[in-house]
Amino acid sequence: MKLIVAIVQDKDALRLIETLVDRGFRATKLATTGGFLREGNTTLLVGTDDEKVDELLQIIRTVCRPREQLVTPLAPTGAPVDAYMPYPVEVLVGGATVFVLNVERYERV
Ligand code: 2BA
Repeated sequence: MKLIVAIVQDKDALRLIETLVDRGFRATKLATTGGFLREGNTTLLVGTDDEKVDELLQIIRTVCRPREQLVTPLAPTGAPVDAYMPYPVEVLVGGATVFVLNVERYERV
């Protein structure tokens, strides 16, 4: 059993969840915020059997698209405002950041 933690862009989240449910996966959606951009993203928790992990990763690859985003980073918390000169930077976000974790025990009670 594995727990897949997948951080995806909000734009891909709905279609990803729909596809996962259609394919028989169970998923939990969390509203999260990226530490760098400090913008909303979506984290999915998906518990599944070891042999279904590759199928799950393939679905994520198919649905989640990398996108370029032009952002003006916020000043770091606590930094003096006059010492911080914000300028836009272009970053490539996604398709998805995925962690695959071993599950010691899984129960539905
Ligand atoms: P953010 O932290 O908001 O990062 C958004 C994008 O900004 C990243 O896309 C990456 O292209 C860039 N970026 C992030 N940190 C950077 C840094 N220190 N210097 C330069 N560029 C940086 P992704 O790599 O696709 O990540 C998308 C989101 O996935 C991240 O949003 C974060 O919420 C999550 N994430 C990515 N790597 C992670 C990790 N190792 N641990 C936990 N969460 C992670």
